[in-house]
Amino acid sequence: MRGCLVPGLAMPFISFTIVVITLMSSTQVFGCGPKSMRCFLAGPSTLSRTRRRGCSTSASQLRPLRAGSGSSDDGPFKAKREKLQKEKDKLAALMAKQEREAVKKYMETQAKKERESQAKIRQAQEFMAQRAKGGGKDAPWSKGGDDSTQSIPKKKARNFQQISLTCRQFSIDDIQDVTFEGSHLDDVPFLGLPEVAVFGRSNVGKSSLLNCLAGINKKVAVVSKTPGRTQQINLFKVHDSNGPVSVLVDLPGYGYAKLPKALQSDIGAQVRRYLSDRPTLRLAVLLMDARREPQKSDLNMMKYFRAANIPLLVLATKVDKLKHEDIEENLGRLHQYFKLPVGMPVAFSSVTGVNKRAVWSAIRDACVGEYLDLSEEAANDRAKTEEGEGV
Ligand SMILES: Nc1nc2c(ncn2[C@@H]2O[C@H](COP(=O)(O)OP(=O)(O)OP(=O)(O)O)[C@@H](O)[C@H]2O)c(=O)[nH]1
Ligand SMILES: [Mg+2]
Repeated sequence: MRGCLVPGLAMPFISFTIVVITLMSSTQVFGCGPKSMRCFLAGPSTLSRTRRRGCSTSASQLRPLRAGSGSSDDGPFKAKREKLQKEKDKLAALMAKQEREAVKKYMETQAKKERESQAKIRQAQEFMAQRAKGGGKDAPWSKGGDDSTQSIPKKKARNFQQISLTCRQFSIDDIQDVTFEGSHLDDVPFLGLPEVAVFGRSNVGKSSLLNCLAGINKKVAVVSKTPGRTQQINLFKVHDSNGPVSVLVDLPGYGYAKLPKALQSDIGAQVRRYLSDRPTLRLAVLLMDARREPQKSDLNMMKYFRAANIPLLVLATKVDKLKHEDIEENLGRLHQYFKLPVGMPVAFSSVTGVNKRAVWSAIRDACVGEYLDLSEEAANDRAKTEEGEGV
């Protein structure tokens, strides 16, 4: 009985051992080690946890690629991960370098632009100062207020004198037409004629002045009750019976607080750019509302014109809205505050046209005389002269 029992138990034990050994060897063959075997024996939840830690290929690939972060289980992927990490670092360094270079280039371009614009401002100021000192003809009202004229080196100024020409005479009674020549944000073209530009705060009546000068019922400039209407630089040509004689410039108004800040500073920059590159500007007409208190922004404009030696005509507009006795009082206040010469500001109304003729004669007086010839021929002549002198 005993002899039968032992062989009887030995057989199932031997078969169980064979099955276990076979299973263990088959799992080795398929790539998961004894660990998987332990998982298999311990049940499905332990298996999935173990996979997440190292058995599963896809899980190991999804983990962040960081050198030295892999466990001892992901040995076959460590080298690959390190290689990828190196490439990633290389790429990041390259991008940082490119960004640094782009920033440097941008800064250099900005600095160059700034230098060029400063040089243009100096040139314009030299030209204006030379004209006021030398043969140039200035309107009598250009000498008002404090004298902040800058001193100009003689050598530079001489070049400007050589290139100036004479504008032909024209009569106010012979003015035939004022025509619109275009709107510009920047790079305002030179039309080869002396220019008169109209400045002033928003809504003060600049565009209305141009329409009034153009003639009754002639609307060349856009007028509006909404301040900030004119947002570009508009050019108009004045013609007499023999052709064009000068250019009138309608500028956007400054100082309107309700415009977005960005737009306000854009307009300011636009006006400054125009002024910095305008050797043909013969007269600045500055408008202020006769009903308002003197404004700091107008004072700043005036200081600029005086420093740059740009002849200035100041008009107090909308006098039709004031009682006769108030006109004198208000204009007296403006005269004192801005330290203007006798007779300024000139009372003006685009509704009644009062003093329209005085404005025209100021324009004519400022334009007739010398101005810069911008034709290609003149530019070539200038270049030849400079070459000859070794400038
Ligand atoms: N009563 C009266 N109204 C005027 C006079 N001049 C202008 N206006 C009015 O004032 C408002 C503004 O006139 P604009 O000529 O557009 O003023 P602007 O200075 O060109 O204004 P911006 O283009 O915004 O800088 C309009 O409603 C005009 O009709 C004037 O002399 N008398
Ligand atoms: Mg306007």
